[in-house]
Amino acid sequence: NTSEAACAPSLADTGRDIAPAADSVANLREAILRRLTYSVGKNQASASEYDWYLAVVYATRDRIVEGWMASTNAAYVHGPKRVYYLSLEFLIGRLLGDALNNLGLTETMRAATRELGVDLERLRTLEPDAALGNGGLGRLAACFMESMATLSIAAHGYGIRYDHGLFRQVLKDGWQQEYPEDWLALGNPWEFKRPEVCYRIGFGGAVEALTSPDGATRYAWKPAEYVEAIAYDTPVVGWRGAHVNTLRLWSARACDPLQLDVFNAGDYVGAVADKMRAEAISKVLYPSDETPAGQELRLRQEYFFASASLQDALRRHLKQYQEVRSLAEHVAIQLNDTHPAISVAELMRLLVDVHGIAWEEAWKITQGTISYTNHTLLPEALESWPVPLLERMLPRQMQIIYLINALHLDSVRKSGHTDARLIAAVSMIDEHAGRRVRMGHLAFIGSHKVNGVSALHSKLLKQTVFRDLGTLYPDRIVNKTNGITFRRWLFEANPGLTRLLADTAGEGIYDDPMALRKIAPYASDAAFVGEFAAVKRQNKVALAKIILDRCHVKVDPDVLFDVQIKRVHEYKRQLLNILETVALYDAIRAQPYLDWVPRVKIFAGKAAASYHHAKLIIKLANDVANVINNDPTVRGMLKVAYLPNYNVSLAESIIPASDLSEQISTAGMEASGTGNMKLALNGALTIGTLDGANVEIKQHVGDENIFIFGMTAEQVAQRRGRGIDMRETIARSPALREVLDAIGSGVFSPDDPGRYAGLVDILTHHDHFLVCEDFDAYYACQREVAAKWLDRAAWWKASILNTAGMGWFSSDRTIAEYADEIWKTQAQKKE
Ligand code: B1N
Repeated sequence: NTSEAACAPSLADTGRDIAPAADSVANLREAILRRLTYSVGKNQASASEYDWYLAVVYATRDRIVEGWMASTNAAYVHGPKRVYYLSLEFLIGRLLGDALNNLGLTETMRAATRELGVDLERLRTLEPDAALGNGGLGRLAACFMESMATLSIAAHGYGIRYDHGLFRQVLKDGWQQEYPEDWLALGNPWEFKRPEVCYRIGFGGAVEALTSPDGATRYAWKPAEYVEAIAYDTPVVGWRGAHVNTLRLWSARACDPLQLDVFNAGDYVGAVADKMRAEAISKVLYPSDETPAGQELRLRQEYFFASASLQDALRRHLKQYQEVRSLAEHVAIQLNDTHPAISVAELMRLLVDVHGIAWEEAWKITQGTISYTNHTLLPEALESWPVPLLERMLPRQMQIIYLINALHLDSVRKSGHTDARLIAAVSMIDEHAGRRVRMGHLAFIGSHKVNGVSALHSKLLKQTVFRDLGTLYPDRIVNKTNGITFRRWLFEANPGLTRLLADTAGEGIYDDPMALRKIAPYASDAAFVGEFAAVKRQNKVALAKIILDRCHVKVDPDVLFDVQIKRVHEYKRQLLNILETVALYDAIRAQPYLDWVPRVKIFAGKAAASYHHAKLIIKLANDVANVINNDPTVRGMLKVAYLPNYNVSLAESIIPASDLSEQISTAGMEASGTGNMKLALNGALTIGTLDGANVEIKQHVGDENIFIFGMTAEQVAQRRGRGIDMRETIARSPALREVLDAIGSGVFSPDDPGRYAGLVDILTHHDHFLVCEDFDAYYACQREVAAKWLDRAAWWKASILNTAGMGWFSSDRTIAEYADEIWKTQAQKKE
């Protein structure tokens, strides 16, 4: 159906380059053909679609490279402060649409490929998602890279080039199965391998103390084993192509790839055993999200990329300034959570042991250079490593950690604090459960600034995780509310809406997201509302097609699309949504003749492979979907769809088609959320708790345009204080009782009636996430949503005011704040 295909969210023809000059089309066409011939090695007659895709990427990349070199040179000539963003995750997704859009070449490319008889939209879908991240934390790093390029900050992203990104999720009879992801199977045309950029990374061994003639002792680490880190560079082009930065990802390579004598003796596997062990480091992304990986290999990954990145940053600094003492003046290193926190000890080692800087000066440099972002308060997600493991794997770094801690505790005592509880609480060593190094404490103490990712989260950070450290260093904790890049999440994902917004508010919206406010006066303008609604409907038609293809569920594009898309975790409370779905199902069946608001509940998200309870929740959603979708009594009123394998590309299709955004975490547990921002920007109304950035979204879109329900973070703490047995709560709610009875007794799992008995038992007696306590408020709030939906004018007004009010959540704003207040570097938007 061509009309539907035309409606699908497509590459952004946002009006900026709608009529490409004929000569530029011809140039691009010739460039593609040259690349097809000389880089892909094919002629037009024999080229496959994938060959065309490669040629198009190469032709696009060629247009980035000159700007890239110019930006790189400018950083050496003008010497702006450099920012190094260290992250174990970069969830970047596809790059072709992003690059073309930022270069302003989308329409030119569309015309050029059309002349060659290939369809740009098709080619775009051949690109595998680069899924080098789990969820929000990794996606934030990707948005930040794009915003730093847009703001012409001389930034480098550093991470790991995993051979296999986040697993592919298949739903088999509703159960999640994990399959390896293979994004590099056909190569990666965006990256440049730099085999000459190679650092040796040590592990194990011992520390030697050397006394020099002047009596001073120096320490030298003699590792037992080395692995090489090889750089792969991907250019990151900012909006309007003004500036290009580098994402440098490290791949592990064995120093000694083959033991020839062993091979010749016939032991072919033994001959490559060392190589396998070394290269395992960059083999696969850990699929944990907010749960500790707890594996030795994870620590090897963390140290591997931290050390390679610091060595690279120091080499660049030395090349530019010939000495390391001025590092903090010229360099800012941002740690994305504690995963790179070993950097504090490693930078000290490099400065003191390798560059011969005195300890005190090295410490000033380290603290002046490093800052740290915390992304979670969940106790189980706060990283700590056993002391014996660190002593064995990184003996010199462990010595340095001990010394940092001793000096830190000395200064605490000197400032008059002698209370044993406080000393134990601020120590980098946790003595409770075996001796462990608290990586959050290491990152805190080694940083000049520590930030949370929403106003509420930063406040709670000061009250909980860093209560004592925060009192000792009252100026250290600051807030930087997350943001998202509008280039991907509005211009590219929703070109129809973007065009309408630009036509109405002016082209200024492309460069100044706050200009979106100018559409507010049209929120009740019948003509504008009509066009706004038409765009949403087109996007819903396209999503309905995807749902039919992938879930075999037929949904009517005119019903309310109620969407919860995110990692599956108990604190995010997909269960609350499923329980409400069942309650609604019961209510409709009891009175099918009432005027129900037809809706489809759309879910997508992966559970960590080892998180059995989360996988059971996915199964429940699918079991409930099966019963509801096949029940003729609720036909036309309620459907449920669980879209498999949620990733960045799928998000780009779902978000522009959403009416209602589910942000229903237990208050105090979601540090920020960023999906909440993407959905509201695209005109979805939020139903949510006062958690994370929801609080600030409410302030920006207006109290009347968001549905807030449930306990506040304070009330959650109080309620837990009274115990988490919910029998009384359940007894007070007939609807909840009926739902739990049905699920627990096997109404949705006739093939295995006891499947959910344990789950219902936990909700009843040990409801840590307070699903039961918030149930009635959530159910009532959903009825308010339905009432608003029936008042079409009121609904569209609220939807438009969401889009109009979300400008502040641009990651350009977030990055400008980091630049001003943490990095002390200049952000400037070139226009
Ligand atoms: O970081 C996002 C926030 O918007 C989310 O609220 C927050 O949940 C997320 C260990 C994490 N926090 N912690 C992680 C990821 C992987 C891992 O191995 C922890 N992810 C978040 C961006 O600020």
